[in-house]
Amino acid sequence: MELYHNNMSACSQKVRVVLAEKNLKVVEHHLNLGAGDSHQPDYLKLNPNGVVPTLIDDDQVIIESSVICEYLDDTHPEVPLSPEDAVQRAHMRVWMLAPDAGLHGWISTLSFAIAWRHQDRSEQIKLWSTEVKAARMDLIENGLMAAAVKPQLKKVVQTLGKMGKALQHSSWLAGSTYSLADVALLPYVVRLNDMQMSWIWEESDKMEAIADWLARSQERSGYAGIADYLEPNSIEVMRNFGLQERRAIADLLGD
Ligand SMILES: N[C@@H](CCC(=O)N[C@@H](CS)C(=O)NCC(=O)O)C(=O)O
Repeated sequence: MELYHNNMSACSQKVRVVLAEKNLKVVEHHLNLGAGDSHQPDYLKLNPNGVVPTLIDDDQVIIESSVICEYLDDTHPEVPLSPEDAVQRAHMRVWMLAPDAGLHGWISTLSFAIAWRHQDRSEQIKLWSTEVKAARMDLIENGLMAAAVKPQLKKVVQTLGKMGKALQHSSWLAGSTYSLADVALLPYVVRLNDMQMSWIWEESDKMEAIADWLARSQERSGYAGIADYLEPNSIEVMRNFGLQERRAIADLLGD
């Protein structure tokens, strides 16, 4: 198998967590998203959406991270990542919809408003559509004061609230076993944690179960799919500016 991916991309992290959980090795092709690698004509033939990840298995091209995760679980069931119970599987799939239903974009908004605006993105900006550019330039120029931040931050906290509620009743999001539901949410909680935002769940009795869930997820072998690829410079930027913005984030949530 071959995987086209990017070190810090949340969608790639999901797929790498599944690969690591199942101890599967792939030939890796790392794409520099900032340099436009995912928009090169040869890559667009594999993934017309110009995004990572893309998996190649026996000449078959599989795109969309959630679809890739289920494909890997179907083709390598020795280490199952889906509950046996049909109701729990249904719950798992609802959690798996969360990133594409908005969470991915909201976390991207926060990442730009807190951290990425302090990195040189001049090459990447040239690749953005007019619409994406307008939204991201607002984030780059105005940070947390950009119009999109407050409503999207609140949406993120709503999702954390749903996680906290589910985790009050079971060890993992879709029941008593670790599943693709946990894999789907993990990169986003890790990103918030890296931006020093864990106080949001740690200081809330409705969400505090997330702390234990995160710690248990990080102890699993699959976490190597995230930890082994973290870029120190990005981690430092997220940490430093996350700390600096903590009060402003609390103020936005308090309004
Ligand atoms: N729904 C897609 C989203 C993929 C996606 O947005 N990937 C991002 C990185 S996490 C990307 O490649 N962005 C590059 C770009 O938009 O130019 C999936 O889950 O695979």
